[in-house]
Amino acid sequence: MKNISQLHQALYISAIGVFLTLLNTSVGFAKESSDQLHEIKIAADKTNLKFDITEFTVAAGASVRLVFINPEGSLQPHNILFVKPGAAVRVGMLVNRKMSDSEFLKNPNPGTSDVLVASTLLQAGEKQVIDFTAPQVPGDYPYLCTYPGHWAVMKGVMKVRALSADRSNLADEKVKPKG
Ligand SMILES: [Cu+2]
Repeated sequence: MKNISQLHQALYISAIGVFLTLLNTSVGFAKESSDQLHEIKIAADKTNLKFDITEFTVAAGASVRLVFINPEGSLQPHNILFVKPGAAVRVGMLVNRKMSDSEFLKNPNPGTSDVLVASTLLQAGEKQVIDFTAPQVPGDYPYLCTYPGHWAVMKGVMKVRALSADRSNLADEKVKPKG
């Protein structure tokens, strides 16, 4: 019995390690302040086509403050568009068809009903704060940068959950061993 207990302990410790690693790399979490405003900060990578946060969770219908940053020294302009579940490729393909339209590229947002929330196109060193209400319908809402050539890789997921999001939920999703 002692061996099994030690094994459990070791598994538990490694699970915590995995959880902390996830937190430090790609998993963002909307901080809930006393006035129930979830704040999430997402920055573009300076060199690679990626967001520093590729996944975060908010409660359905919550007030969200997104701080979107294209950092100083970034090599490319970037935007961020939140779209309906399953709509990322549809929006991306629409943008692809307009890649030769220089006017469109100043703010590459197709503006269809698939697009729920969008920043403008940010140059290096620019920041935009966007307040929005999270969708009422729980689901996985993709976000992507629609500057030409970026959307297929520069993306993430906003998880909208019915219950108030908290860290224990996140831990359950990420750490629970399979089987
Ligand atoms: Cu981009």
